[in-house]
Amino acid sequence: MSDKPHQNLAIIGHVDHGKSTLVGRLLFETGSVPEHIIEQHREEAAEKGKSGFEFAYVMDNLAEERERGVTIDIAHQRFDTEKYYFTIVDTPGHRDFVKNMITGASQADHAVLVVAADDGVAPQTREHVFLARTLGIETLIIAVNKMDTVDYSENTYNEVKEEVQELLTQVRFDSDDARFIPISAFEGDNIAERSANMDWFDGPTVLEALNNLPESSPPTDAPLRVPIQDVYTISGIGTVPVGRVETGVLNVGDNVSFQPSDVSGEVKTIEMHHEEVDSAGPGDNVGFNVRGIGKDDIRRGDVAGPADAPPSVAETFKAQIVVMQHPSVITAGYTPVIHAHTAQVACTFESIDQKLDPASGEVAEENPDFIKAGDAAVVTLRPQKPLVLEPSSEIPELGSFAVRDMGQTIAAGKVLEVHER
Ligand SMILES: Nc1nc2c(ncn2[C@@H]2O[C@H](COP(=O)(O)OP(=O)(O)OP(=O)(O)O)[C@@H](O)[C@H]2O)c(=O)[nH]1
Ligand SMILES: [Mg+2]
Repeated sequence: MSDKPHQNLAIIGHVDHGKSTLVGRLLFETGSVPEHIIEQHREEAAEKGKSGFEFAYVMDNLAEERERGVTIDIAHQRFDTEKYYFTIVDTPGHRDFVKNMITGASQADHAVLVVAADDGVAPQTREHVFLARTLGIETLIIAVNKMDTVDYSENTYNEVKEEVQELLTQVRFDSDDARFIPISAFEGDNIAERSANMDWFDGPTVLEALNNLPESSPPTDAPLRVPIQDVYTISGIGTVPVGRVETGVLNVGDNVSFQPSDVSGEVKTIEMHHEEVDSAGPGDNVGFNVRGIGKDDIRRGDVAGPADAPPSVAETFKAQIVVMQHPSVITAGYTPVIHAHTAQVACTFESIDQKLDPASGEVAEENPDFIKAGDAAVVTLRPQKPLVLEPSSEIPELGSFAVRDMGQTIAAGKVLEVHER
């Protein structure tokens, strides 16, 4: 186990802008992936007619991902800088897989936004930035990638940078916190080593920027919450739910309760990065075994918490949302899917309580008949199936969500109040 502080980092951005290639390159240049593996990937990619995907294949392990040359599911990878140890979550950029990106981003403290210099801000650049902000990403590093395709032009870099800065202002992502770096993931410029092709840039490499990220203060004071991502059966151990500890501390011997499945038991073992540990804290991705709990008793979307302070199951909840896009207007009765932590549940807009001035957050209208793209509002939602949520003011990690419908992110929001069953 590492003594260094832990950081969870998401790689986000539009499809094909080079996210997986960046991660593969970073792992290669820091010695985490040996040259002969890249060589194998190079051959496999060429055979599949996907030359150029050798670095992306480090992260894209599914057969379908390699055939199509797109990332479909999130993939985790461990990685060290001098100061931190990272769990990198590579997310898919394709619009069909935004729900996987949401899961990945909701596990992260910081993110690298990859924007291809030859394409600039694209639809999922916008969508991912919007989601990252709402899902509580603290710091964004912006990698302007594929600089080799624009002759390492400082002008092009500045144009793309300006476009991204405008986007950050629109979604009110504090752009003081944004760090921009021109890179070529494929050629290895400004990844671990300073590029001789871009003398005009005097900022950090990606590796330096990662090492300079602010340390996040882990929310150990809040009660334990572990959203369950998957449930496995492992021979010799039994049922092993896996997930990320969002808040609190999980100890062997603790009595935990899974909600909304409403089962509980004593924690027998905890495993992290293939090693047994006695306890795990915020940010740790763990698998754990609980006495008496079988594979069918719990599922993805459940949240584990202390048996004496179990996760809250919402009958209804009040939330503040910002509508990003909608083909028409949103009225009471609308029932899209809410993505919160690892859960996806259809929820009905029971009432639209207040329209807010998006700039000041002040109430602009009580009980409006409808809201539309660009509006901020306070709404009351009713989950169609039991759903664990917590007020964002108490446990922010369990209090943010995305609203999805027709393959698009309609809105994102944070929970103000939970009315329990
Ligand atoms: N010329 C050039 N091509 C690049 C660079 N980075 C990535 N590519 C190419 O862009 C294509 C897509 O790369 P990926 O890393 O799979 O992109 P991605 O953002 O992970 O894509 P999704 O996961 O499907 O959203 C591949 O053909 C890469 O070789 C770069 O810096 N320069
Ligand atoms: Mg990818």
